[in-house]
Amino acid sequence: MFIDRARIFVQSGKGGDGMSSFRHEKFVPKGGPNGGDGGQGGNVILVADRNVNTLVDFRYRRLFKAKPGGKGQGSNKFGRDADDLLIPVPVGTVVRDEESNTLLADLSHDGQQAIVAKGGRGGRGNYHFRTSANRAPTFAERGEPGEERWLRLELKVLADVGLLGYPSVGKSSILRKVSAAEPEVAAYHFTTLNPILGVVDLPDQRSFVMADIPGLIDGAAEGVGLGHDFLRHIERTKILIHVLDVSGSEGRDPIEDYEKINGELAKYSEKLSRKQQVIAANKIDLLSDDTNLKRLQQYMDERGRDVFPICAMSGEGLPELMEYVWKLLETYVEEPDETDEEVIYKPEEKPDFEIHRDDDGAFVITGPRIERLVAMTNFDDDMSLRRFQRIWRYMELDKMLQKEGIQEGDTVRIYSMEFEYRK
Ligand SMILES: Nc1nc2c(ncn2[C@@H]2O[C@H](COP(=O)(O)OP(=O)(O)OP(=O)(O)O)[C@@H](O)[C@H]2O)c(=O)[nH]1
Ligand SMILES: [Mg+2]
Repeated sequence: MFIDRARIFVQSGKGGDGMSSFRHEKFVPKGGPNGGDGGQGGNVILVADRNVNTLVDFRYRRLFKAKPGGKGQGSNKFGRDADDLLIPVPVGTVVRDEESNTLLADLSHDGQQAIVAKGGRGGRGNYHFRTSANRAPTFAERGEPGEERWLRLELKVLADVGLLGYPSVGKSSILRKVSAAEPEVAAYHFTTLNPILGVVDLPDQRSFVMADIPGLIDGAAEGVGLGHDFLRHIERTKILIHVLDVSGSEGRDPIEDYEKINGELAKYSEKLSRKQQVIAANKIDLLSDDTNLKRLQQYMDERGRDVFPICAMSGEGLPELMEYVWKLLETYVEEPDETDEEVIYKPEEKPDFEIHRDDDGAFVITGPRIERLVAMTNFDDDMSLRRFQRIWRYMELDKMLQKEGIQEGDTVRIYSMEFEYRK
C-alpha cells in the first residue's frame, strides 16, 4: 500500500541559561558582571528531499527533539548554539499543525525547508542587566523554552500521469498492464481504495510515474466517497488519462460520464479542470458494433480531445496510448504555482495571558508570554524575583486576578510555579 500520511511530534531545543558571574582580578576588589548569554536552542526543520519517496519511515520514528542551547559562562563566554534538527521528507509533503489544523508548509521543491518548531532564545547573562543604578546585577535570564507540537504530514502523490474515471471503468487494469504495480482488479465498484503508483517503462529507458486512484462518483467535488482525497491526489499530475467504459457494459453512457466527471473537476478546482486529458475508450472487446465508439470519437473531435480505443484486459491499444502520453509529457510546461515557494509559518499569536480556576480553587494563569517569563526567571535570586515582580505589575496581572475575585492566601499557578497570593 502507498502510505501518504503520518503524525509526528516535534520539539525544539530550549535556549541555554544565561550566566551570572563577576570578574575576579587581582587587585580589582569589585569586578564587574561578566556572565555570558545562553546559546540558541535547536530548531526542528523539515527538508524536502527527492531521495525520500514515502512517509513510511515515520511509522517507526515519531518523536523528534532538537538539542538545547549551551549555558552561558563566566568571562562573557556565550553558550553554544545547538544544531538544528533536520528531518528529510518527500518532495510534495504538506505539513499541518494537528491541534489547529493550520497549514504550516507545502514543501514542493527539492531542498525546500520549513521551521516547524523554533528553538528557544538563549537567556541573557547578568552582563546585560547593568544599569547606572545597579552596576552589579546578580541575576541572569534562563533560556527560553522550546516549542512543541504534533504535526500531520500528508504526501500528495507526485505522479506524472493520473488515471481518472468512474468506478469499474478499468483504471487499475490499465496500470497492471503497463507497469509492475499490481492493483487489485475486480468486477465491483471501489475495488481500489487507496492511490497506487506504478512506473511505466518505455523502450530506450524512458519512464514515467502513473497514479491509479479510486473511482470518482457524483458529488466527489463536495467530498462524497472521499472525493476530496482522491482529487487532491491528481491535482499535481501533469496529464490525466480519462478512462471511459465505451462498451456501456454497466449501462453507462461514456459521453455522459465524461461530462459529469469534468463537472466535478471544475467544481473542485479550476486548475484541475484545465489539465490536459487524453481519452482512453476502454473495453472495446465488448463492443458489438462501433456506433458508440464513433459517437464518442466525434464528440471528442469537436472538443479537440484525442481518443484511444483500448482493451485493458488484452493490452490492445495501450502501447500507442503510452507513447502518446510520453510525447505530451515531453512538451509539458509547468503552470506557475503561486503557492509553491511560500512556506507558511507564523509563531502563534495569542493573548498575553488567560486566567482560569482549577478544580482545587487555584487561579491558573496561562499564556505564552507569562509562561516564558516564569520559565526564564531564576526565583532563587532576589534580583531576578524583583524583575519578575516589575513585569508582573506591568502586565497588570494583579488587576485581572482581583477582577476574578482572588483573595489573600489563594493559590496562583503559572507554568511550573505555584505561590500564595499576597497584596
Ligand atoms: N471485457 C473487459 N473487461 C475489462 C476491461 N478492463 C477492465 N475490465 C473489467 O472491469 C472490471 C473493473 O476493472 P478495474 O480495473 O478494477 O476498474 P477500476 O476502474 O480500477 O475500478 P475501481 O477501482 O473500482 O474504481 C474488472 O472486472 C475488469 O476485469 C476490458 O478492456 N475488457
Ligand atoms: Mg481500481
